[in-house]
Amino acid sequence: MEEVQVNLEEQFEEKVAQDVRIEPKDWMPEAYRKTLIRQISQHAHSEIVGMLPEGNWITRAPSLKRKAILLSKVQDEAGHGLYLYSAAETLGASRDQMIADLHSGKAKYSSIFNYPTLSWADIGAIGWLVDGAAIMNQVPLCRTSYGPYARAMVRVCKEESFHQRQGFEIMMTLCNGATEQKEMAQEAFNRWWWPTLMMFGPKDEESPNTEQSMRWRIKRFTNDELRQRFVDMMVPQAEYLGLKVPDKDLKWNEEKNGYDFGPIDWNEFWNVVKGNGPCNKQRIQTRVKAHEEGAWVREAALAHAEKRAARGKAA
Ligand code: BYC
Repeated sequence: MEEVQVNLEEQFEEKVAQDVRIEPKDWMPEAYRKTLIRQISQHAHSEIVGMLPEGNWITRAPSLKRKAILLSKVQDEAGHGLYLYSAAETLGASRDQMIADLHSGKAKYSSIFNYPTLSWADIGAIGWLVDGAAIMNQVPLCRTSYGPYARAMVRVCKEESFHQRQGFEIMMTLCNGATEQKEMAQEAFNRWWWPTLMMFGPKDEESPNTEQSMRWRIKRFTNDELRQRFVDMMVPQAEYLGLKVPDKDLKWNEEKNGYDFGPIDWNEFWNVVKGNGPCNKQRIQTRVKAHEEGAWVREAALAHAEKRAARGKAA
């Protein structure tokens, strides 16, 4: 029995080492399954909660065109959440349990969505910065070792790159507009820059999951590696927009061929992750309310499916 287990484990390790995807029915270590359920369900929750700060601006978007674009972006996020919940289900997680864990505060979701959207420029800043960070983090996940997660990421990344362009375009319009519009863009940038850097997770020395997840090729880069790439990508974009990065320590480092940047406020990060950010309570309350109000839709869909199945049997 023990020998069989060793063989299975060896085969699994070999597949991972050779970049052969692990599929739902393949044998996998329990800890690998657990890590994936944790990461994929948190990712799904982030997409769904991420709809809220932006959804808040659908009725206030400055034109019909902007409204239509924002509406479809928010719908895309719902789609991402659904692919990801489905990917987690292939590992044996139950959708009801995942949702219950989100609503009870047991499950985490990205810290970034606990900040408020105070002006229209925030919608530009989120698209540009938050979706930019999402792409930086998620493009490598298209090569993650678990098949259904990797495949879901391909479409998600295509849509995210459209989202980022729409954010950049809003920022561009504001930065080329009146003085007040440019000030709005800078003010939103000042508020979103640091929380966006936190999205990549704690620094590597304080990230308990990175080492193992890198070994299993769930993660392909560490939190700090991706954060550095993000800073290096965004600084020239900010310069192009004529915006000032709100970091007095930001400086090009010739030797490392990247930017040095100032210290991140990790107390703020952990405080938000633990549920004490500016909007945590409001976000969960809104989700719970939407879920309760949607009960009749779930019941009706279930009754419809049962009716169809019964009709199919009778035929
Ligand atoms: N916020 O050991 P670590 C989006 C937690 S969706 C909250 O480094 P890991 C978008 C972490 O879970 C954005 N919690 O963990 C959507 C862990 O706690 P547990 C979401 C965070 O998993 C709509 C603990 O801290 N993206 O962009 O190796 C519209 C220690 O961390 C955060 C994903 O979910 C955080 N920022 O690495 C627009 C991508 N960071 O579980 C945009 C997939 C860390 O041990 N996920 N924690 O209790 C990942 O790539 C990885 O899970 C992370 C963290 C890099 C996020």
